[in-house]
Amino acid sequence: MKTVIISNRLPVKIIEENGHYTFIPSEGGLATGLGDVYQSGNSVWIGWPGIDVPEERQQEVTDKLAKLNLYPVFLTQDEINLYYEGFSNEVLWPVFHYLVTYAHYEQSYWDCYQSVNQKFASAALKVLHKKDKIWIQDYQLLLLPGILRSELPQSTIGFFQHIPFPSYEIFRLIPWRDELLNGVLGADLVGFHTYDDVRHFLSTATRLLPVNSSANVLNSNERQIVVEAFPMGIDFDKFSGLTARDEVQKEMEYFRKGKEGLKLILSIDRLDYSKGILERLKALELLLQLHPEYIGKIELYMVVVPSRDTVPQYRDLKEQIDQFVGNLNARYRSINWIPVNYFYRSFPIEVLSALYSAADICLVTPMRDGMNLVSKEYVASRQNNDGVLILSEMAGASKELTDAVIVNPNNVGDIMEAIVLALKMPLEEQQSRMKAMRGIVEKFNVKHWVNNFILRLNEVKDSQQSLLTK
Ligand code: GDG
Repeated sequence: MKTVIISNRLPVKIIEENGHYTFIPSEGGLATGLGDVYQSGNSVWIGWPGIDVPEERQQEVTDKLAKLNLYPVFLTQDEINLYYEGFSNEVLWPVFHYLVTYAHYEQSYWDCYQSVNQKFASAALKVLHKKDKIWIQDYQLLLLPGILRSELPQSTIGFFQHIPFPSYEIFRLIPWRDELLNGVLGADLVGFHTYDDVRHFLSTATRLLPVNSSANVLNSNERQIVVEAFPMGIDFDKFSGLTARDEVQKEMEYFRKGKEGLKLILSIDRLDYSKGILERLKALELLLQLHPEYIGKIELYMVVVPSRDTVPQYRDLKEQIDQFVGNLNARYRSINWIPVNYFYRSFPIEVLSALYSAADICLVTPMRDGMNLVSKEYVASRQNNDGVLILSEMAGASKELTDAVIVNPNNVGDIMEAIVLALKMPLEEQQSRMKAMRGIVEKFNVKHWVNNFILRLNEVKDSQQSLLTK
């Protein structure tokens, strides 16, 4: 019996040189956590390799990926446009993050979402045996549990959603709401980051479909579906250990050079309207207006990682950020000081680690976030237990990191006050808060998350089978 992981993207970095493809296993959190699972025995990870591969070269790519226990689903450019950028990122992403006016309910997006989920199912059925354990990841594949259930009724299927699940009033706006829910209900175990997501899912399912719930179990057509919270963790040892590495120390000295006495504030996100980047900048502006004593004393390092920049709302957001930073810097900068060091790019993990280590404050203020791993990575990187995390109450992480300074991300004044509090926080208080958070991030790490989900999936299946034999 093997375990089959299925996600939209395969965990690989692709290098294309002179027409040759090289695939390097990704070091992302999910890939690290699931490494032991898909790389063991004849287990496999199924997903899109991340590039448009011409038909005549698909066999070559399949063979190369097989060496890494990966199995590709090839998508055309049209499918990427309609299923991924269209339905996933212009319907599900905004609605699930409560930004309903950003959603485009295009029939062509929905048609393609269905056919691509079907395509993933066909790929999976080529490698699946009826006794295998299947773990499907995230909102791009909501229909897949249902399709696989109808093909392999006895299979063991887990589904985990990495982004929030909205309340019933929001979810029911989607024209294809019943089909999406029915898709997810093909799973035996459905997981979310927080108990609030679980509650929303249970109430949405019972209001829209002929299913009833008792506690966290949904009963539908003689099948039971267990819905539970599994807060995802990070690779604590990796982030904690990185800070001692020579190259990280060098990078850190480089950041700190000439900035003695300055307090550094860090912000790291993908470019996304759910991350509250503009509100964060407004809070900094307010701080410089109301507390001019901090002019020349603090600097914001703001990393915005390019993402989905073909979608109009993301392009608009990028322009707004560019303008805001430009104005703020022009208004407040001096010859040798600038309030915002803005980077629109990604960095190697060593630079990220140096930034986490160098920052006195980490400002994480999403409008909505399933979990938010940046907040946990900052905590793991604080070897000396100093530093202050300012965290949005709308991030799943705020349910665990209760020793952070918690803010409402819509309240710019609240964020500003949190920054002032953090700037003034005595070292002892920083250390007691950080120590408590490090304990949590270390214990509930990504391996714990993976083991917990798989253990629970086994339990759920076993109890279903014992019910059938009674
Ligand atoms: C989704 C959900 C949920 C960022 N900049 C660089 C870089 N990163 C890495 C971070 C972190 C990851 O990207 C971002 O993870 P988040 O959790 O913060 O956000 P999403 O990408 O939106 O993830 C989220 C997550 O899924 C997991 O379930 O927490 O709520 O939206 O790991 O370190 N990595 C490198 N260079 C960068 O410049 N190497």
